[in-house]
Amino acid sequence: MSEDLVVPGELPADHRSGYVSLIGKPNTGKSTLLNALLGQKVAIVSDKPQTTRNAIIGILTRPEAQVIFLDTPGLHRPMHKLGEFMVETAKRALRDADLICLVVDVSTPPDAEDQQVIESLWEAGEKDAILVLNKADLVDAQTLAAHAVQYRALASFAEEITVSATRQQNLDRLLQIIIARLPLGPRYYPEDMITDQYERFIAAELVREQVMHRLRQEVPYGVAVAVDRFAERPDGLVHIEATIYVDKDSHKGIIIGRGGSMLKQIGQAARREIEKMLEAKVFLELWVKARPAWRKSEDELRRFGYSLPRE
Ligand SMILES: Nc1nc2c(ncn2[C@@H]2O[C@H](COP(=O)(O)OP(=O)(O)OP(=O)(O)O)[C@@H](O)[C@H]2O)c(=O)[nH]1
Ligand SMILES: [Mg+2]
Repeated sequence: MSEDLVVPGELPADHRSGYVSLIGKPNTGKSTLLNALLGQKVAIVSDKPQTTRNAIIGILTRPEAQVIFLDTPGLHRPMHKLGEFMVETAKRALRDADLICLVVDVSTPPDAEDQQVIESLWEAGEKDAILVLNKADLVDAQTLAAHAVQYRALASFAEEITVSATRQQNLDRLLQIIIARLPLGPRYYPEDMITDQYERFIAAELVREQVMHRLRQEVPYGVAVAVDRFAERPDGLVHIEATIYVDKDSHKGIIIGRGGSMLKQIGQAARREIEKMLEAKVFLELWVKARPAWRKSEDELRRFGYSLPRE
């Protein structure tokens, strides 16, 4: 831990810190919420379930507290080894958390998937959980109240709060509630550190995000992106080469599109996002390759960084 990076005298005696895991079924807005809380994009977002694949750390440092958020893949019934990795990643984040934020989509009533998430909560043992009723902007007050009753009945929550991650409503209040429930503790990370992810990884994710946005059905789920080259030139331009891997040969053409038009769109949009993150001009070159059935192979998953540290 990096406690020694902080001058002890700077922190108030009641300084709090800890790990807060954002947990929920796919697509409830966990990553949107993380980005909104941090005021910076560290996790990719899409309207399709199962967007997040790794645990993403987001660090929020305030004078009185340091909150280390863990955005996690949505809990679901895995269909292949990649899904198993995702679910295990979320379960470990549950286990390692000081506090849990169960993020639900309050615009719809709870379903079997939410129930499954609650079961995972129980498996993680006795932990404080805050019920975060997200997407409040999508429903009228009456429907919201009716759904809230049903979510509340799923488990016994330490606190409950209604928010809108996209409209940034009630997030300060959520943060207050979180901080009040964290244990006393030091800063674990330097105050200017927002995430522990490498820029190289985020760049790969930003390419995958555009694939998620632009392609339908099973194609985006079989996509993994690897950055092969990430080099800053003396004039400040960042040259990035990345490969988009698909898990069926027939998906290659779909990603490339007619006359290369789809790949061009993906590249342009991803480049803009990467430029925002790096605050630098970027030259992005994309390649497309097939790695049939990679989601089912332990070795292939490891190659793409989808492997858990040994315990
Ligand atoms: N209207 C509305 N939409 C939201 C809100 N929060 C998230 N969304 C949308 O919900 C969709 C899913 O958001 P994500 O943040 O990717 O959800 P997630 O829980 O991280 O999803 P997984 O990573 O797949 O588990 C996106 O289209 C978001 O724009 C909200 O407060 N209001
Ligand atoms: Mg997510």
